[in-house]
Amino acid sequence: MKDRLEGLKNEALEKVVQADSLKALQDIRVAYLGKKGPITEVLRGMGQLSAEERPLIGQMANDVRAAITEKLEEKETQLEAQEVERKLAEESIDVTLPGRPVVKGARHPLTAVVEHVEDVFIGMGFEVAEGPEVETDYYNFEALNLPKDHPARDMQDSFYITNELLLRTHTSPVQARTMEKYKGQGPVKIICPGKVFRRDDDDATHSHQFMQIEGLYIDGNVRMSDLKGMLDTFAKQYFGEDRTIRLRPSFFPFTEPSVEVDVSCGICGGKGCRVCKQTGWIEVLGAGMVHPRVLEMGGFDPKKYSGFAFGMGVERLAMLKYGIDDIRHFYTNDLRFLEQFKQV
Ligand code: 2U9
Repeated sequence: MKDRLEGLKNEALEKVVQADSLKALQDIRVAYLGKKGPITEVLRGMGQLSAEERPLIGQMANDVRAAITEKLEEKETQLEAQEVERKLAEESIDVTLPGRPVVKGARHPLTAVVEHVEDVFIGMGFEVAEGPEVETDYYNFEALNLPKDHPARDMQDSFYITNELLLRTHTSPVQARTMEKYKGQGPVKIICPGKVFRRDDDDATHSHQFMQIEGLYIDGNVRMSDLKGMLDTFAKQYFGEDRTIRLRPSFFPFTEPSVEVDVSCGICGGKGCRVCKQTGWIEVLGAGMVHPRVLEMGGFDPKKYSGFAFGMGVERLAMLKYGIDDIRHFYTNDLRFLEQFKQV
């Protein structure tokens, strides 16, 4: 019996040494110290022993159980410590490692241009007004002195939804709606950015959908010189303090007189180059004094009020600013194109 106990002890202690997991230790514990284990078996067999053997074997069996238990606990502590080390090593963050790059998006170039232009005009006291993209024929055309059969309507080939509803061809209806809201009481000082739609075939300079920013200022005594001053300020704040403007006579049904507005070329400083086609000037927007008929239809008395209005194409400004030669890039969502505008 003594040898058996000794053998069990050495066998169990050897297995504890070999054990490489807490589970293995638990199995050894159950196998050797469990109810069905050999130590228990020896203790159950105490009855067959002689009276002098019983205390010896009993004591030895308890010593063996204690030795195995102690070794088990020692090894458990060791394995738990190793587990903690392993976890620490596994979970330790090497703060010197470069972080996972946070893929940041960026403003779409058109959004960036609209926000920049808005900042300039808000700085001049204009408020931003917006309106529906699905417009009525009245606000898109009639209220802007473009009666039903007006030839200029063809210039703005339209996506009609019904005889009375269409996708707006410019943001001017927003100004017309806003004028009505003011019930003939000036001043009105708004800019209207937004998407517009024209039934054009897309090519490098035309898109069936593009963006405009138009503006309107109505007050007691607004003059052409106010328009010119405002445009000069806009050009200097948007394009650069060194830039100048030039006004050329033009025609729009909703303004009289009307002008095309050029800004001095930023590439050649006005001397003439490929970008400005040797003219030194770049056409950027149109403007004019609000037509009295439009004031009237907007509920303003042309005898008491006058105003100026202007309009610019956002894609055109972005193409000038970033040297882009095809308007379709703005709409194809090609990341190779869009990633160029990431703010570093
Ligand atoms: C009201 C009164 C007047 C808006 C104006 C322009 C001149 C103009 C073009 C610029 C580039 C359209 O996108 S574009 O092709 N627009 O040149 N727009 S004056 O005049 C208005 C608008 C509303 C009530």
